[in-house]
Amino acid sequence: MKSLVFATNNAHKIREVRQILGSDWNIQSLAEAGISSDLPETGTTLHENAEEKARAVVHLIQLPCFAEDSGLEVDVLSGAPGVYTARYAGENASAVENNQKLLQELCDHQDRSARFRAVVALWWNDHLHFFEGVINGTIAHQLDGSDGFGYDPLFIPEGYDQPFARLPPSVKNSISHRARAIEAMAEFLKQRIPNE
Ligand code: ITT
Repeated sequence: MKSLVFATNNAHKIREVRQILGSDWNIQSLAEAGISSDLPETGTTLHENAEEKARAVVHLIQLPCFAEDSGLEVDVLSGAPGVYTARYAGENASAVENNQKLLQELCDHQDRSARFRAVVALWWNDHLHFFEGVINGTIAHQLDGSDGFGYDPLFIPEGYDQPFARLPPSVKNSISHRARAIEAMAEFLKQRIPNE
């Protein structure tokens, strides 16, 4: 089976990527690859952070691997929280604190349009390759649902009337920013790996 290491410490991302890619791929977590260190994230763009995380892991294992950096961009907040999405309410903020901060920032705004963006950096044949995925949507007025992670209780994808946290994971994982970026990566790899 084809194997790739996913350079993330976010167990939700691993679960989603395994569902997106299906049984053709063996996606190894950092722990399964024998890595326990924190990943650096000092960039000012999603691309920079994805690259930094991928390079940190390649340096340790010298195997094909990929990292992903993602963020929520809210139009009336000029694209914030963007690259700081995970730390919106502070360095060690919980998802609930981040969601509350977002609701607070938007409380006077009617325009709730936003998008999730994911950038994947794949280390393959001694080069980095980038893939991007975007999903448009709106920010709800209150938290709803318990599936998923992060801002899923607030993000209502375009074409739906419920947030990701209320939709079946199979729906999220067929339309999300992450699904789109990961599918682009899978298509790239399909062209380069001969059928077994
Ligand atoms: P790694 O860096 O270890 O991969 P992380 O959680 O720190 O994990 P990011 O730096 O990419 O990941 O932060 C992205 C944040 O954006 C994430 O923590 C969530 O708060 C939010 N986010 C990204 N994708 C999301 C999704 O599908 N649903 C809800 N929130 C999401």
